[in-house]
Amino acid sequence: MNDEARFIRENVMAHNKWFEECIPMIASENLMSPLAKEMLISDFADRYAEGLPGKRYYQGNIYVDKVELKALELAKDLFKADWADVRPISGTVANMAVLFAFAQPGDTITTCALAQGAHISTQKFGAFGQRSVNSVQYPWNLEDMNLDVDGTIKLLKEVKPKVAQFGLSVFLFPPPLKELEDTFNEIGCLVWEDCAHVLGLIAGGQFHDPLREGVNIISSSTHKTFPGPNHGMLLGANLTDDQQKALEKAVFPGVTSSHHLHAMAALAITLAEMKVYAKDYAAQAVKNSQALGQALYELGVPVLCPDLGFTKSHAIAVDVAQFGGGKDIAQKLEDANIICNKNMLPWDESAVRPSGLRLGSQEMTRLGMKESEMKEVASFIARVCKGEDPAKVKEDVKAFKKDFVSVKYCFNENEPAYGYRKLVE
Ligand code: DSN
Repeated sequence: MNDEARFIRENVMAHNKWFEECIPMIASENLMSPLAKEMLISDFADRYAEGLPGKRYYQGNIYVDKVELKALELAKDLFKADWADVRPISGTVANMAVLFAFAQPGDTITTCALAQGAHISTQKFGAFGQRSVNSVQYPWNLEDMNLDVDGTIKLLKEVKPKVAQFGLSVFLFPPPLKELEDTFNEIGCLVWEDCAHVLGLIAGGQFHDPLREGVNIISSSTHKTFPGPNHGMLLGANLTDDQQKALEKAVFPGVTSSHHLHAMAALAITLAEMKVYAKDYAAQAVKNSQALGQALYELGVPVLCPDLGFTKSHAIAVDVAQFGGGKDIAQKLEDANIICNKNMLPWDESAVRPSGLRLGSQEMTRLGMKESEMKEVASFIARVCKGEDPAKVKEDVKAFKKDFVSVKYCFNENEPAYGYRKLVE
């Protein structure tokens, strides 16, 4: 090993050690299970597969095909979908595949605005804009942090989009799809939801059930509330054969070549685990975010939507303007070993100096934390917000975290969460 390689390894190991001592609260991250992580160092990582199982361009895919077919079967079963594709290598790549399949440059898609919590790929400067698709944004209700139903119906009737897109990265409450269903039918649009943030909740029967509420296509990453690898997935309901084929062609050769076979295998393992554990995990993640919201609120840290129980997902939105704003507080929390991100609130104009924080409960839930731990976490956050020295809070965070260093809601649940196990029989 030379000095450069040693430097890289040492920094990766230092990161692992640091995260072992941190409270992880980024709403878009999670911990893979030991079995899923094992797939990442298998020989699948070194191979290529192009096309669909049984119809590959490359030789050498006998076992890759078996694993991919199992992943497809598990995905369709878990999400009660008619169709699935596990080849998109990320959520944004899955979004690009939907655009390639169903939106020509110049077409208009309706979507949410960035300040409402939309994902960047849906915006002018993201994948939508770069595909030259016009995005028209739904009206929003600040009180319930959700779409304004009447305004959205009016907008859909005016714009008549080929595709109506939903889904958020600050996803506190489910979109009112049932109320919009008649309008979707009237204008004959495809309904697409980016479920990346809430996929693990949907797997466990929480939040909502998009494919039973009029959604035709779910695009998603597989590493947020769904605790799999950094990868992507598409799911479909009531799509025609031609629409399924258009999506498959858009995935390959449209937006992927090979599809990171090791990650696909890790996704397959996570799907198998979620079949067993999703219900308990998802229910606890929602209980935890609500308990965290309540505890912060009681400690004088404003959390959005107190009258609605703060959230129905894993995430809460916190207004820290009075304590210095999202940028300063997120940095101070990192200094205290609490990892989260600054976030725009709907009334903010600057994404760089927003007034909010987005906090997620899903990774803490995977580590085995419950409502009582949420009270402790809230008190660490409140201490930092109210000006206590982050270095002092950090010592308490490190002591607290010592009891939460293995992943739950998975097979082999007592193995260490930070680091990789060896692939052995
Ligand atoms: N960047 C992710 C998030 O934090 O929501 C989405 O891709």
